[in-house]
Amino acid sequence: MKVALIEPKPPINVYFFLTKLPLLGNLFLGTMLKKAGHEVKVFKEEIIPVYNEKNDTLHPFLKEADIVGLTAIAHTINRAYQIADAIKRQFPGKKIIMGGNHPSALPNEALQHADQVVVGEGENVVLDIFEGRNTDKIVYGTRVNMNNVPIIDLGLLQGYGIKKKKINMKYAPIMASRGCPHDCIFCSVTQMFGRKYRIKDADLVMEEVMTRYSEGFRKAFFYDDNFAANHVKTKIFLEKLIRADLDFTWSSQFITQVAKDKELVTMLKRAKCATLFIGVESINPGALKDYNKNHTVQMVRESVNTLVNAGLDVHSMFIIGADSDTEATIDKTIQFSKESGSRTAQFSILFPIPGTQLYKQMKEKNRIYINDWNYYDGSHSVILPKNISPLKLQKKLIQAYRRFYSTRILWWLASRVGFFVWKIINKKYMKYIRYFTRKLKKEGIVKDGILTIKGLKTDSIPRVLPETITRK
Ligand code: B12
Ligand code: SF4
Repeated sequence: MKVALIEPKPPINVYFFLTKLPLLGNLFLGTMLKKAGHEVKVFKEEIIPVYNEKNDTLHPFLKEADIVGLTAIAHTINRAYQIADAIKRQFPGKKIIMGGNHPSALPNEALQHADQVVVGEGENVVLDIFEGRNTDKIVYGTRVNMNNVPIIDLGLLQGYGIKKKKINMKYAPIMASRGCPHDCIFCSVTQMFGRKYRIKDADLVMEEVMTRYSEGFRKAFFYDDNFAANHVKTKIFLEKLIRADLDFTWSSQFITQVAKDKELVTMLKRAKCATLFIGVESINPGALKDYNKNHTVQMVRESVNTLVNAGLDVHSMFIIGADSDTEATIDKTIQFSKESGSRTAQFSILFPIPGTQLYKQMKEKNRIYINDWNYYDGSHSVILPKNISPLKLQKKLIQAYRRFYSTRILWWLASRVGFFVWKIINKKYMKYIRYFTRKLKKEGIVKDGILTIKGLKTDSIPRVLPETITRK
């Protein structure tokens, strides 16, 4: 059987410099399907697009494929639906299966464009579905034992390759664990992978590192959401990595608590961990509480300090727009980001990922004012903030990047160029939130930047961006 697995491209990619990092769902499942004897091709649209909407043309392999699988997050789901609809229009008999973070949260929405939808992890159900033994419309995956997950076959990824002995992909994608014991309200990881942390045995992770190393990779990104959630097991792996003494640097996501274990910090450095991506989120205690973030401002300060003093690079990730956030608290968070010692920083506007507690809350309170998934990427305001207007919040995001990256000339340039391009692409959006903010003020819903009612009660506020916005 011929199988095409697709990761659709996002409408706008602010993370263009990381575009080569694929979502691993298609690669894990593709590897299993290949091992079962099927011909599999995995497409990441930012490398090889599969559909040209201007002339309604599909990639030739999609015409040959017996089954097409699509993976998507909120930000890429509209494109997934567009591709699925084009395939169904041109080849009505072709089977389309969807999975991934967004379809798992809203399977009924996805089913309008697919024959089957997989909710949750796919490894335990993939063969039954693709080989036709399970024909349920919605199939519920079960949590996998990480030791049974195969080493992904990167050769399946179309456009990936080794040219002149050089790999055209900078970071080897490796996932050693799934799940996170915490429960931050904006994060969909616990819904998808559960709060039980499951990590591969250190020997198996080492085997994967060695596989990538022998392929020529000298850098890796571990896709784990909370890399050192189990300090004991992490240390066993780090010990092996240190002993192997490879010319191999790597990065991953960590929580602030990692810095409390001095031995672990030293081992991270010795194991050539380059950058720790830390979910700092905010320096406003009220916002941390709103987010159900399991750390304090004091812990954040100490953690970043310890890591930086140990010679490790910190990439701090912040979220602005909590109910407890005001202009002043956001300014303090931005100021902290600058003084913290973090080498790089990332700022997002709080947005409700389907399936999260935040999404449920915002739906219930009727505070979602943009329903178009294209804007669900953290760089757009889509929910009504409580103590700041949507327009001001949007401007604060731009300001945050400008202020953080103002000290080094290259970064200064990159952030200016980045947001100049962002503004051009988002002209319609910016016009809309200006209009929307004015409307809120006029209706008395927002007074002096503060939300005065418990949520939006009016139906007169458009939930999708209108094609033309008349200035009043
Ligand atoms: C690596 C990563 C990135 C990378 C690369 C991402 C990319 N190519 O899109 C970088 C750093 C660039 C990135 C950027 C962003 N990311 Co990111 N990222 C991740 C991370 C950590 C790992 C992704 C991964 O490969 N997971 C492992 C695989 C195995 O999981 P999976 O894809 O869900 O697949 C399983 C099942 O879903 C299912 N399945 C999946 N696909 C299919 C298909 C079929 C046919 C079937 C049957 C089953 C199936 O089976 C798979 C195996 O069990 C996840 C968190 C996470 N743990 O998943 C966040 C995550 C995907 N990112 C997220 C977000 C929000 C973003 C950003 C918008 C940034 C931001 N503001 O937070 C940008 C947008 C990027 C874009 N594409 O435009 C959210 C997405 C939530 C959502 N529903 O929208 C996640 C879930 C984290 C979170 N906070 O909740 N990200
Ligand atoms: S944001 Fe990080 S710490 Fe919080 S639940 Fe998600 S993965 Fe865990």
